[in-house]
Amino acid sequence: MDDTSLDSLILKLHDIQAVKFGTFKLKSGLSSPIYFDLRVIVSHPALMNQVADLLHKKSEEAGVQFDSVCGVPYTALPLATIICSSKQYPMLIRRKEAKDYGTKRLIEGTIRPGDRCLIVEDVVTSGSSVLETAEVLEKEGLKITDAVVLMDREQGGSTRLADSGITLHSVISISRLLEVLLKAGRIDTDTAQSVKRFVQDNNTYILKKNGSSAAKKSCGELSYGARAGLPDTHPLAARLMQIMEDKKTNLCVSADVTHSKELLDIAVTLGPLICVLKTHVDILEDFTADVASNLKELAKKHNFLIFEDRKFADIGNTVKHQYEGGLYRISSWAHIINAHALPGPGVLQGLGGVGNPLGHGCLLIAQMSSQGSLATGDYTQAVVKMAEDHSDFVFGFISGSKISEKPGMVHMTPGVQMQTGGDGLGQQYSSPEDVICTKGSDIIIVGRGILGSPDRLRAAGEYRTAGWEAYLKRLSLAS
Ligand code: 5BU
Repeated sequence: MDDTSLDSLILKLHDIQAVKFGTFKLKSGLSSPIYFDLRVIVSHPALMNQVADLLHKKSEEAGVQFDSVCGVPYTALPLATIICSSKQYPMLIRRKEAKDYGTKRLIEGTIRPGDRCLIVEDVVTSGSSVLETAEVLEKEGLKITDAVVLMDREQGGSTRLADSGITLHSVISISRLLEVLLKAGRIDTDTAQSVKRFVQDNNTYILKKNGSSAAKKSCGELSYGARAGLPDTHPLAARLMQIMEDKKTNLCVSADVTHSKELLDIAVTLGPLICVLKTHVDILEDFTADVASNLKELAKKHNFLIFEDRKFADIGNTVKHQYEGGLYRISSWAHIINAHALPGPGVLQGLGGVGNPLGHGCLLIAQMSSQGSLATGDYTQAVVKMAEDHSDFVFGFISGSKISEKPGMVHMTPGVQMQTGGDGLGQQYSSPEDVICTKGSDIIIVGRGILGSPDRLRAAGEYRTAGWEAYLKRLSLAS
């Protein structure tokens, strides 16, 4: 690729305001001195062709071997189309949103498992959009080794992609862009310096690894895996988020059954698909200590955590006994418990005294899914504060949406079914997409949506997919 065509491309992009300088608020909340809006290039056909040609040349120069091309939706879609049409490559289209749960296809086009697919993107910052597209393609059996991008913001995207085995090839680097614009008198030295400083200070890869305050501010942007690695994340939350990342699931099954055999059957069958199994031990008619130890074994085998939905709500001294003693000896087998904040912090002192030395953790009930719940408004806010003040034992919430900006906090939401509505006894249902993508919660808790199905395994698979895809969509919207 010769330098003059690259320089003229940079100047044209500046002419059409695909690159702007000033103060721009990014989705992450950060203020950036530079902004790229490459969507405008669709209005400039000659430029579109030039960009597509340079993207293709870049991949050729790098010796990338590929059988098909997929553009990251949406800006890169027309670019991928031009490359495929002019160079005769089969194209794959990734859908960003599925039409409905039953019939959705995430990739359009003929998929030949084992084919190498080149990903095309317009701008890379953290690399998360490319990664997300790669994950969807890989799920279909395609091999992703390379991605080509018009503009690398040099904020850690290529390192993050390299971690996942994807080599990023960029046509324009931010340093080159600044150099050309400076030389052409389009920007002054101060502007170039402030952009350089911004890029250096906001390397998304380093922020995610180190968990700096800027990363914490943009919690919605971080993957479960990245949040697991932050220094302030409670060890149990870190373990849970790592399980979610490894098993690609944000599904908690609520095993609301009255016989132990059925409970254990659920753990055996659905264990591989879930991150958490939720129990109501006091509805079992035949509980014995063996049931608890079998459940623990299954949790280990299938790598999920056990959450006893006991909703402790008494003074510290009483909840302490309820947690460790009685018939159920909950603290001996449940990794997670929950509590109402209503009694005040004493409830957490009582529970934490038992659970902390065992490495267990607690979710505070900040909102409830039932109609007319009083846990709203100021109460919910007070619960968030109490949780954040007791983060040695509290690692998250039961809530309908994301209510804490702390990325180490886990949000779990009950009242989830594919079909919204209620159960006639006050329960209210939201969809996995709504809970995870729109409301920003982390884990869907599903009981009867799965247990009521004649094929529980299939139903759990559908909830798992819906929950995970909603999460991927959320990440892509934030990047
Ligand atoms: P369902 O079958 O998906 O409606 O079951 C929901 C489960 O979550 C059930 O075990 C409830 O006790 C639990 N739950 C809830 O539904 N809503 C809440 O606010 C809380 C717990 Br807290």
